[in-house]
Amino acid sequence: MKKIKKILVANRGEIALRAIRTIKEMGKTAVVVYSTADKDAEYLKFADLAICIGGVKSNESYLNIPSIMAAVEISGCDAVFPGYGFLSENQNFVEICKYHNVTFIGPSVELMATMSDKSKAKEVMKKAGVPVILGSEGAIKDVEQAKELASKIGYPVIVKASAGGGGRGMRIVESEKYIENAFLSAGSEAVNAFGDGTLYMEKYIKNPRHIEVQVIADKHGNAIHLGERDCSLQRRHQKLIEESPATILDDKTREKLLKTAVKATKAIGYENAGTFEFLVDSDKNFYFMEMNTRLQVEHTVSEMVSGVDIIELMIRVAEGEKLPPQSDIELKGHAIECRITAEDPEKFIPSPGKITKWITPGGRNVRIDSHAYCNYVVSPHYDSMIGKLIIWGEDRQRAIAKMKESLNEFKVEGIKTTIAFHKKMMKNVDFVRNDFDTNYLG
Ligand code: MV4
Repeated sequence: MKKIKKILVANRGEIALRAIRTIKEMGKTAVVVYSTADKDAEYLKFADLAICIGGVKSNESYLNIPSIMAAVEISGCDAVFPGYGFLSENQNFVEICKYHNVTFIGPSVELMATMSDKSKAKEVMKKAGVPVILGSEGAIKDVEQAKELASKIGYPVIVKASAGGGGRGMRIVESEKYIENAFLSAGSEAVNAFGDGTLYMEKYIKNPRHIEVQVIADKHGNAIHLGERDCSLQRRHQKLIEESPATILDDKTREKLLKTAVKATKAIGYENAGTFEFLVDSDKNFYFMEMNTRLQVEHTVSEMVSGVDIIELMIRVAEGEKLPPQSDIELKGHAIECRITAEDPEKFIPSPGKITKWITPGGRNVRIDSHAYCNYVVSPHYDSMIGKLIIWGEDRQRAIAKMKESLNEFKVEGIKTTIAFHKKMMKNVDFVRNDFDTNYLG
């Protein structure tokens, strides 16, 4: 067991602040990196040390591995916390950390590589006893094979990029008439986006819910879950609202889902935090879709219902500590997260600029994870998310009621935000009845 003393936070914004808080609470030293665009951000002062790593463009700073490794070297960090996005799923970065004897707080490069290939991940999960969607075994070679497979599976089918995620290189095909065009255009889109045009095929599931399971595993073969999250409210593959638990599941289905995820985590020898993404069809059957090998934005709702600090657990398992048993984890109540972005609340067009008013809600069971404040300038160079409002309630109805009040207290001026959108959703009858799917917002 090797205790970690000094951690480099290789990220920015709310998640960098989120990580700094836990690192310091644990009595460890937090070093944060920043680009010239972020130089005035107040959260940098909460770290023990802040190091400039380059220019405003992500390629020059938050994605610049030599620059980040130099920051690790000069500050004497023994570990790196990657957060989400940027280098969090960069296999090259994980290998370089290993080579320099720096602990990457995340899974092994081998499992990261396996899961980055969505078609391979599916095969691995199938072998581990996880239900997968009927489809091609591995990649599809050509249009001929695509046609043959599709008629065997039955239309509609969906063609997906093996290197994909986030909906790019993906085509829903309603009938044979469209298969050739879909196969070719998805392939070229995947080449452009990922430099890899490999495609696979599945039966298309109409109007699914997106439900994911938070897992974490230690170096001793132990794995636990921290419940599931319903992330079905999305717009163009951007999640807007997440909650835990997923109340559309009955207790028996939920138990099966959670057990399946933990079993698979152990079977593949996974280490650290991860998320199993499932599609749930209208008959409540669940199917593995992808595994995310990093901490996710919405980890907070799992923290609220479990009382666990997931980043603390990630650091502790990286140090070689044993996880507590599943029976120690008590999932209680209901948590909802609204992502607040600097965007027009109707058209979702980015709205960067200076925040001239920032009044945040508070009170019991109200959590805000944000690096923003009055006079903070939202940069146009990065993701438009400026914070998350997370509410805990005894049940879903009470969490929604409290979310409504908190959104009313939340006053932001100078930029447009999605607060107005969330206010509307909290009153939306379909949302309140929990009667929607991943296609709800189009
Ligand atoms: C699907 C699907 C329906 N059937 N696969 C979207 C992103 C990528 N990770 C996988 N996605 C989907 N895969 C089958 N077989 C529907 C989607 C999908 C979706 C999934 C989760 C959340 C939002 C979504 C929005 C549109 C499509």
